[in-house]
Amino acid sequence: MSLIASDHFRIVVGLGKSGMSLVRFLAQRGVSFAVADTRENPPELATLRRDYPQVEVRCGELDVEFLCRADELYVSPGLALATPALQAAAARGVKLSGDIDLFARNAKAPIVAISGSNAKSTVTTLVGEMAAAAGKRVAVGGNLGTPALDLLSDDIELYVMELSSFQLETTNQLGAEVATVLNVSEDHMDRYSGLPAYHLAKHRIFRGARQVVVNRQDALTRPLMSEGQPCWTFGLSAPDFKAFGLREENGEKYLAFEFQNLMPVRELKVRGAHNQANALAALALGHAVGLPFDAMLASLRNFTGLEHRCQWVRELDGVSYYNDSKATNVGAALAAIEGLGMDMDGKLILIAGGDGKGADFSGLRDSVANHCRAAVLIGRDAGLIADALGDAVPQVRAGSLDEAIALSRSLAQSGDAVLLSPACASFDMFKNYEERGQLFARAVEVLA
Ligand code: UMA
Ligand code: ADP
Repeated sequence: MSLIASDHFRIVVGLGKSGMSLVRFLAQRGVSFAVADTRENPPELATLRRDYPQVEVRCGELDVEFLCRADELYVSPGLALATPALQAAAARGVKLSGDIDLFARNAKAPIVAISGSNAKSTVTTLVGEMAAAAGKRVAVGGNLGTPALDLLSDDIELYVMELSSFQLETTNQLGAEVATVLNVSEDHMDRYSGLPAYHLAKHRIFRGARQVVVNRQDALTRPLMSEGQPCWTFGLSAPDFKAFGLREENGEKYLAFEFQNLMPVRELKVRGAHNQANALAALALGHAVGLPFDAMLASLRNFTGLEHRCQWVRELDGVSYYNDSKATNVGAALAAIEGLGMDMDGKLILIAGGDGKGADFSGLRDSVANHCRAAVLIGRDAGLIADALGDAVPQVRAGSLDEAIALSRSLAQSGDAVLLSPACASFDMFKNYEERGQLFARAVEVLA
């Protein structure tokens, strides 16, 4: 039996991937509902009309009277709760909710819940691979890949969920077995009033969590905890009790748990200090749900990283090219600049710019000054980045990604690396970050 009242009327607001998963979930359980989307032609409209022709759909500007016919609205993470029509409905007593709350109430297996400004997808994928290597029937998804409700199945033994701040805004009680906010740095400032509001949204992940995992190097990841609640930590410093970190012995650096070395860092295939932190976070989460170390370490040794995250593309004339198109905020770009910069003898040519989502770029300046030879700026907010970088390094503007690559090539010296790590969303020039990364990789591959 599903945990959903059948006498209420609901409206799914937003007909993208998560909206369509809600439609399937509600229809399978015989719940009465309708659908609304502010777009005239939302992405899943044809699928809805084909598979559920009886469901009422309203496209275009949200109609408050229509929304108020519902007891509850399931709002897409893509829509701000501050949207006036949603607020008007809420003021008239309509409950605002989302797919993750529904998922949590219906999931019968423990949930590993992962949020953070950066590294969510990497750590979620790693924990999923660790659980599979340990022989668990595991489902992995959420903000990454398959929407949460589509993962529900009685066969599953463990859910590993990437959750965005947008999804968490509508999540009241997750009740995860273990929850973490990996790191907190500014992102989505076009949707939040400031860092405190964004932080509050992320920390909803800890509601009802049995155990927590905290980043020792980022105080903003630490939740309020109840007495005796298990808390595991990770960080690049040497670990103490209930902690994962790095230890050094005879000149060799190890991933370590408490006072025990687990494996040499050099056996990781992914590069940069940020990826060592990600490996430690995944170990902490896996350990919290009882995964054995041998399976977890085997997964770490095999992991080559996800596409578009500091991904090596090729070497040409002694210059390496890296695609870090997924760096859609300042924190991610900083991790790539410092992670790669500290690991190499030469300098970086940074390609950055795009839609900055209201970010403050001044945090980039010192790292760029330390690790970069030059910055090549693209996209709508190139000017804002140029102002923030000032005279830290020589900078040039490019009108297209191809031009940025050509300019970077001419600026690079043997031993350097060209790094596409935009610190911005891609929507001003590309369909999404994947397209930006693919076009970069393709253009680099065909350089003569
Ligand atoms: N939109 C409207 N009107 C609507 C509904 C949506 O204009 O009525 C627009 C908004 O600009 C919105 C966009 O459409 O941003 C996408 O909304 P959607 O409802 O079509 O989205 P879904 O396809 O359901 O995708 C959502 C998540 N999208 C967002 O949070 C923006 C996906 O995360 C997630 O994979 C999917 O649910 C399944 O759970 C994507 C994402 O970009 C990958 N997430 C952000 C990030 O990672 O930074 C948070
Ligand atoms: P998310 O799902 O949170 O966007 P990803 O794993 O997709 O996270 O990585 C997004 C970006 O963050 C990539 O550009 C990557 O280089 C950068 N990144 C990876 N790990 C970290 C980290 N520990 N701290 C900061 N940035 C990171």
